[in-house]
Amino acid sequence: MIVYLDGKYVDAADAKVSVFDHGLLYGDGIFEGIRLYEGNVFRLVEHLERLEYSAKAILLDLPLTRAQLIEATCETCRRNNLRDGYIRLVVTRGVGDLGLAPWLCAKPSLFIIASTIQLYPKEYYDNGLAIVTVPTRRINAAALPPTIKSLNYLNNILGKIEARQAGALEAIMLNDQGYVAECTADNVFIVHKGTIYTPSAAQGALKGITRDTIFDIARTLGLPIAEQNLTRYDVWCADECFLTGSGAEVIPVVKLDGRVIGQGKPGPVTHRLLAEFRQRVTREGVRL
Ligand code: PXG
Repeated sequence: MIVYLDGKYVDAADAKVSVFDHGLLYGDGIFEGIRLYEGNVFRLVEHLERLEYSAKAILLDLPLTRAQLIEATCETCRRNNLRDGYIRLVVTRGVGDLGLAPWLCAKPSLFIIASTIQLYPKEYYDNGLAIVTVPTRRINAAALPPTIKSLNYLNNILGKIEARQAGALEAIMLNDQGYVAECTADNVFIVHKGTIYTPSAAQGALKGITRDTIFDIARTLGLPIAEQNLTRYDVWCADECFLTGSGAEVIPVVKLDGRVIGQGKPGPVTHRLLAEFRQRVTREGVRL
């Protein structure tokens, strides 16, 4: 496997960062998880725009321009002869000393890994997931905006561990107000009486690229869609529920906290959105 690392394409065995890198010491960095479908980097420009916003928010100067990032991302895929897969683009604060001071870090480090991804097994797309609400709350936006896709994922990881302890593959995380924020690595949507609802970023959701795609699809299909504060109760009593993410795509949820959602099987709106999403993954984006 070939990895892009700070301007060079190196063998995976040589793709190493320093133990003094603040991405490792403090989680001081940002990333994107991007999908490649049949040689199409899905919504690459939107991912890079989010990366640029994340960089701005943490006062990090990206070492490459938008055009250079596109080229480096595509070239990493090409060098690995990859047509389908998962791209992890990471920018760290770089090497510094043992103090926090990011201004003492000489230069940011940027690496791109193009590989494969472990997907949810097909049965979950056919039958839906049973998930739980976990005790760990989503981090307060006043402490660290969840809109920044940072290397600080401990909050989500605690949620993921609690999901696993409860025997679930994903979990709903509430914000400190008790409203649904998102899942540990996915955005959450419900369908109620014909309208699609999802929490706003202000409630603690990442502005997911897949989430944005769902808004576009809903508008194209003429399905009403809105951002809305949601409680656990709203999800329990929804007609349908589904999660979105670059990894999960659009995956139905049929149970939350032991309550059966709707008919207990993936609903018609979820089916339509997933079908349309699968049409778009090879059409929207940047071709290698
Ligand atoms: N919320 C969080 C906290 C995430 O980490 C999403 C929502 C969905 O955003 P996108 O832009 O992907 O629609 C994410 C993204 C994986 C995996 O391996 C997870 C993500 C992305 C890619 C792969 O589970 N999370």
